[in-house]
Amino acid sequence: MIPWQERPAGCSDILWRYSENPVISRYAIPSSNSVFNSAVVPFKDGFAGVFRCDNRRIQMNIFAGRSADGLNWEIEHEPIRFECGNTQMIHSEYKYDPRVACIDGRYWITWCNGYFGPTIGIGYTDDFEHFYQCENAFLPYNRNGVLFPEKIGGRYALLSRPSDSGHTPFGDIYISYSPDMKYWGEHRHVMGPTRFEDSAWQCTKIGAGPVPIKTAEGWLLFYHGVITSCNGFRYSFGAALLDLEDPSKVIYRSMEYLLGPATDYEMVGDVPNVAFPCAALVDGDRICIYYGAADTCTAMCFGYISEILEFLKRQ
Ligand code: BMA
Repeated sequence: MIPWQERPAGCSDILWRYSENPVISRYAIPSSNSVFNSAVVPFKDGFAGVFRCDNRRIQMNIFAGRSADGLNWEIEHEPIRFECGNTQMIHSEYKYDPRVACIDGRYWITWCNGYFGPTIGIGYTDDFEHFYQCENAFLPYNRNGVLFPEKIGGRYALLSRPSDSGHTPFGDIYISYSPDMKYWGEHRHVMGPTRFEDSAWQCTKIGAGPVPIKTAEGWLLFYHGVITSCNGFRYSFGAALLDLEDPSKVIYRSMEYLLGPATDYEMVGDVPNVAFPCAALVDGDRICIYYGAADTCTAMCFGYISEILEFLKRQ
């Protein structure tokens, strides 16, 4: 059973928020300044996750956690200690914004890895106790690496967002393929920011969010979109449907956002006006999305996949 609440009476939004948000508070572990932009997956009888916790020096790292119900989380007090994966041990100055994809029974973690600038780190675990770090997927600079949950045409597939070394004022989503999780190529453009006059919430940059969800009609991808306002970046999120066999082909894409910063915990925090989704749990037609709120805490929202697909078709 994934976390779930019915749509509140009188609400007509496609996605509605968990009434007890934030589901994970900024001080969830003794060392944390903030716990946000984090990923969860079904694991054994419950759930496991990889959490972005910034400590009180504001050092960014990723921590493992477990939960029976997806709501009450026990997060380790020490960051994940990786052993060698498919290469020698890789230098890592910081780690943030993890995603977790279960592929053929193994849990693959991608994150933004500090390697002379941000790039895509990759690791895996089978038990959420032992973790192995693999080659970075790319040269710096890149962020928002998100794996597909199965091989496509016999190869692993990874979305990413080439960037710069700072707070990147641009950004398109690309897809790359690998036979072995080590060498990545056949890079193809998936989608870029929109024109300001068409859909301004996503006109500065976009980036993949949770691991794409397979539906009969295509891969359902939630992604964040950014507008540059006089107060800086504002992060909302929408969705797109990608072709099952060739996910570089976009079938539908949201012009309206699905969720934009509107509550206190999304609008007030270390970085105001941020809703940044990194994981989704699915149970039939029901979906529960975990998103970072204001770079401070972790929130959840709910929806029906069928309604999201209908929404995309209307766009
Ligand atoms: C991005 C990343 C995210 C963060 C977002 C909003 O560049 O650093 O971790 O949530 O900015 O500050």
